[in-house]
Amino acid sequence: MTATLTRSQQLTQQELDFYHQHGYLRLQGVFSQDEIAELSDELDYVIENFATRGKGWSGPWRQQLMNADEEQQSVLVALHEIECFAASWMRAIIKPRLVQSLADILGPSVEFHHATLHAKGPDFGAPFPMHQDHPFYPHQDGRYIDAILHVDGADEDGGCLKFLAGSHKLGALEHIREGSPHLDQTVYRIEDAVSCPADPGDVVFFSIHTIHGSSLNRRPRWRRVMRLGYRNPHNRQLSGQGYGRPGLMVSGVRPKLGEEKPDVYGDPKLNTALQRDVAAPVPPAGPPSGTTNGGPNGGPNGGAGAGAGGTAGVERINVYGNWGPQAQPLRDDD
Ligand SMILES: O=C(O)CCC(=O)C(=O)O
Repeated sequence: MTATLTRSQQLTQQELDFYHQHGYLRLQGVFSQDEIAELSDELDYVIENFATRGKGWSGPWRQQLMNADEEQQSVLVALHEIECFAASWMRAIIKPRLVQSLADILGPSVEFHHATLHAKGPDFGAPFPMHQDHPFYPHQDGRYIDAILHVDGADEDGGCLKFLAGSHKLGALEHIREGSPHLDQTVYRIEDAVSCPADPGDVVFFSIHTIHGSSLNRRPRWRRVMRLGYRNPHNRQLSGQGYGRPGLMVSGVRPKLGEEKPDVYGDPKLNTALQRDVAAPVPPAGPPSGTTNGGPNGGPNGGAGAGAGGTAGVERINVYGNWGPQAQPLRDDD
């Protein structure tokens, strides 16, 4: 028996063409002001209690994109899997308008893969070098969309996303592995990228192969966005963030791929890291940590304790999972 879905299309043909031609797409007003107010409140609570604060991604590119003062003061707050912390975010991840838009490009079946917070601090909100997201969670092909849900607006001075239009057609590129994976900033120049300003409630889609980055947030307010990763479930993951962890099906059904069965139960024998974390003393709350202690993609355990009003003595929550060595981040701050 074949499960079929009949749903009306959400995206216009013009929007579909734009995505396929440029590798990104801004969808305006996907979330209402009321929805954003609730997401914002719950996000602030989660940041205060569980997020990791640091200087942002590491690597030699920092000196190229920031002066010495900016480099020292840059701030980024990160967290994985917000849906494990706040119900409003679980509802956001499965919001029908969002999911149908994703299904129009990826579908009909769509699997949620991960959520990662990137909150740039005021005045010195950390920039991102030009890169693809492929090295962080490599997949076999391009049927993977990162959807950036904007809780705050972001314009040119507010550290908005910037894309090299059409670069998704290059496929997966080799990245420089010194620090966080990034491309040669003199070849793939942020000056050549198209800015994609957005308002609260907007969602910006881009392909796992689209080259992108963003500048410092120079505005005197936070720029909080959540990256929600979704894929066509036929597109197999090869390693990296969330590897081996079956995602939630947000549209359609999981295809049966050969004889393999997804490991939804987990393997307690593999779970040594979780046991170690629970047994280990949690470091006390302290001043903002450095580049190597917390970054845009956070540590594997969400890192309670450091900065942003972290809560001392609270057991760290392993939302990253422990699905074997291929699932681990390249570094704690990736
Ligand atoms: O949040 C940003 O400004 C950039 C995010 C980014 O590069 C990413 O999510 O891969």
